[in-house]
Amino acid sequence: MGRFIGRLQAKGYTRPELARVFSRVRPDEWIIEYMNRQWRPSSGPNGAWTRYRSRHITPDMLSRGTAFWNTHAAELERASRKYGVPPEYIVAIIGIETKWGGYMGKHRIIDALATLAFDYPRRAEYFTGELENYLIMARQEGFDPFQPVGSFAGAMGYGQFMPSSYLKYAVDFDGDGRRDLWDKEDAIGSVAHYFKQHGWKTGEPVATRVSAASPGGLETGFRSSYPVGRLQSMGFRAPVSLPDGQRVSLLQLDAAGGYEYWFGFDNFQTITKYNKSTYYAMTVHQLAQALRARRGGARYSAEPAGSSLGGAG
Ligand SMILES: [Ca+2]
Repeated sequence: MGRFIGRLQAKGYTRPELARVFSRVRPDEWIIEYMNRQWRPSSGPNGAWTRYRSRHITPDMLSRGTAFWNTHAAELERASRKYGVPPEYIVAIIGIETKWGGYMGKHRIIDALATLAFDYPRRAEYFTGELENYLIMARQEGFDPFQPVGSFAGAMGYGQFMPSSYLKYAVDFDGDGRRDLWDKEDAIGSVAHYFKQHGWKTGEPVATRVSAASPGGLETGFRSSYPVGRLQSMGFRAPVSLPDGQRVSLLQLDAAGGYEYWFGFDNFQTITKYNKSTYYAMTVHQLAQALRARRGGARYSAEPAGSSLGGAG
């Protein structure tokens, strides 16, 4: 706590100011209970992926996503050209995060961050840092830190940026001199910039479904990494030819009809930088592909159903 206060003083806050800020913070017990409920390993198979996917990829989401794309086509194209990220992935992230602004969260950001920083020891270090970044952001942007609302974890605006992401990756994409997470155009540019800075490889694929085989004892998930040749020799066959030495992650999705297996490429890793979850990244990928297909022209129509190589082309 002492170092935390010291760093904020270095950024221009006085002790009395900080005392006033923290006297107004209200801890939120709901957040602690929610976080504790979430932190449970799931055991399958029980079709968890199918349920997860069906919450996010719905006819309503496709309609809303298409409408957002149509309305902001020019900004999306500009961001795509500047940062090398296809528009469908920018649209998909903003959709999964906030339903394109339909739900950006109602928790007062400072309460959320302070609760997690001070009352949730498992992530105290991370959230203390985010609280500090938030107060720096408020000072830089000149807003009252008690005004913004967002997610229970302190994520803000259309793209649900955490304060550290705001400081590092937000861009002023409409050129009005402010980096505003609640401005659609700035959010579009900021999401694309975030992807570029996290290693998005323009024109390369994201993920491809492979024929099912037994992973044996191999670890699966976005953190895994194996040469394609090794996985193919175990029976995981991709619909496209890949170099044996190329490294991919082996993704296992607990689908209702049995496990699905996919290869995740480097761009899949980039999506997980937004949210460290295989299901999250796969949902972004599949929503992006569905939006792209709806807009006209699936890019890889020759592939087996359910498979795609989004991001290429
Ligand atoms: Ca701006």
